[in-house]
Amino acid sequence: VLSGLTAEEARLVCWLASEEMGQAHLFAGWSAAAPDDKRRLLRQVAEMDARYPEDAAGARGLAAYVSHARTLLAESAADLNPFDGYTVSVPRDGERMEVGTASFRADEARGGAMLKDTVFVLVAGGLGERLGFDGIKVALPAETLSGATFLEIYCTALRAIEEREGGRKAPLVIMTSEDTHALTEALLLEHGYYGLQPSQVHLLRQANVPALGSNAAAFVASEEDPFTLLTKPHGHGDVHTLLHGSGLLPAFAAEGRSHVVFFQDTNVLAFKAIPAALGVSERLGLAMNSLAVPRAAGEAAGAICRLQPPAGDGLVMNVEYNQLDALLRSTGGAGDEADGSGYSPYPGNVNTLVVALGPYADALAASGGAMPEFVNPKYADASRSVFKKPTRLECMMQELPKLLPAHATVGFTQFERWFSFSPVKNAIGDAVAQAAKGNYAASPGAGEAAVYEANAALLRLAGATVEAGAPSSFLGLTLGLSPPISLSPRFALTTDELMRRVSGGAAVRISAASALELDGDIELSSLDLDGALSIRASPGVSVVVRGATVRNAGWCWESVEPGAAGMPAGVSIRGYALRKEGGVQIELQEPGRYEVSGGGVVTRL
Ligand code: UGB
Repeated sequence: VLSGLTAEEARLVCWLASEEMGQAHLFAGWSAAAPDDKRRLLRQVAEMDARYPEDAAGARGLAAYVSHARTLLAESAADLNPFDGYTVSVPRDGERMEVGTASFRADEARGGAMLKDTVFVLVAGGLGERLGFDGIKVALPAETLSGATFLEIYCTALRAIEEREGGRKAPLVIMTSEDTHALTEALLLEHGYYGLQPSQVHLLRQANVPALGSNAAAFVASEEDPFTLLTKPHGHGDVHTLLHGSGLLPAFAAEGRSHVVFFQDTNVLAFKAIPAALGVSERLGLAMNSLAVPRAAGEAAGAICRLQPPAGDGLVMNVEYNQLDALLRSTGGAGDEADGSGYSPYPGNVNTLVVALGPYADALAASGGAMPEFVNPKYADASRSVFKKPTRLECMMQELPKLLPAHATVGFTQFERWFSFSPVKNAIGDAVAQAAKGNYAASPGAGEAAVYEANAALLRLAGATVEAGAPSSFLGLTLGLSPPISLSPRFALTTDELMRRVSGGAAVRISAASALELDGDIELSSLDLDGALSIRASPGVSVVVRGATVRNAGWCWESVEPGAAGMPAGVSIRGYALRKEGGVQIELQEPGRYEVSGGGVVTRL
């Protein structure tokens, strides 16, 4: 087995085969194997060993991973209830917001002023497996009217903060994984970091962990290559471990940053809610604040609960959707059911977290940064000893309250769904099935429709008339795509800013057959739109739309085959595309003040 290997490599083999590690099965057939093949597997093991973090007891590397896995797998096989004896209640520290109310506007104004001192952290290590898209999810267009990708919109939001804050740059941390790192880096490079400075962007790569094939924590070789281990991402909780180890937190504190916002790869609407949530964090003095939405009973979103053990301190934390029903029943309740409001009484977690930097950095320093793990094998037998497919240990970023001190205040800010929730997670088959149950479909098309509907609703809130178009149906999914309206974060970062941009209120009318794209410092004073209008204003350009009556044949949605030649897969998987012929398209780059009037005539002021 050891022939052709160096002394160091031989030591690694013996260690893996030891009782402590229990991985001798990996070496069956090695006596006839080429040394280079053996080395491939050993290199992979050595790298994972070096990157698995130290736990609270000081154990590290794959020995710690195997030991954690055996304990957690034994608990899972025994079907232990981790919340035995707990009582569950709705958290008391929190706010349920209605967009546009006086209290919403006050919190948004407070939080808007905090954006310049906020660090943004995107967790983007997940594979789009459920989505049926083989690229990275942040490379998908959030909507196809502007074609802006998720990553582009997040970067544009940071540029918008910088533009209004006289050049103070907000940091962007992106957690990637082995599956997404190279593609994320390439996307940023290809697009010049979407206008950000490369020094503003910090990529932290999470390491995969070995997949586990049995309750004894046996590693699994890949079916294609017996000298490569099957590995999987360790969960979004790695973001805390990596941030702690990166040395970035003290640097951010020294720059005067006060809060860290964690957000998911495809929930682009979260950016509309972040300013008000920051304001709530500040007003209520929250160490951690989870953005939430009203949660339908049984839906695949976690629930923010107050968990009180029989003795000791309670904590406010997300309970994942697959555990909630059993937890509520085991504590004497009726399960995951709706109350009189028609929703679950527990706010639905959208996994966007606002964390106060000081207490956060202190808690990570005290714990060493390792996050609590869990395992969720799908068993193939009643004795819970055979897995349907290999599993792995995972950790979740929303379990941060487990690391915070008992005196830290943890709460939530709940927003209306239309305003803040549009994640893209499902391929078309699952999306159609979810829609049939009356749930949000979470496909790329459903996420896109949610963006247009939110933008239309916000323009209406500003007093504009926006007609609702007839729904369209593509690949069996019915979507409200008309009229498509794309408002970039440089047009409005907050609801308040949007109200000011639409200064004309009722003098702005948009027909159902229209398409409207606005990017930059643009004011809508009076506009009657029945057709397509796109205005893009570079930094230093300001535009007022006054006395404009724009009428043209507009742009229309048409069916396309998924995978159609000549069309990006991120568009064609939706089953439709926007045919952009004609219309008024204005792009202004030369700094100055301009007016758009009449049928789209541009005059320099
Ligand atoms: N992610 C990583 O960066 N690394 C990993 O190892 C894994 C994921 P999913 P899920 O908003 O509806 C979450 O898979 O598991 C990133 C909450 O747990 O999209 O379905 C990944 O790239 C749940 O409570 O999320 O469920 C993505 O950006 C509920 O709020 C993010 O982590 C649900 O989201 C989330 O990964 C929801």
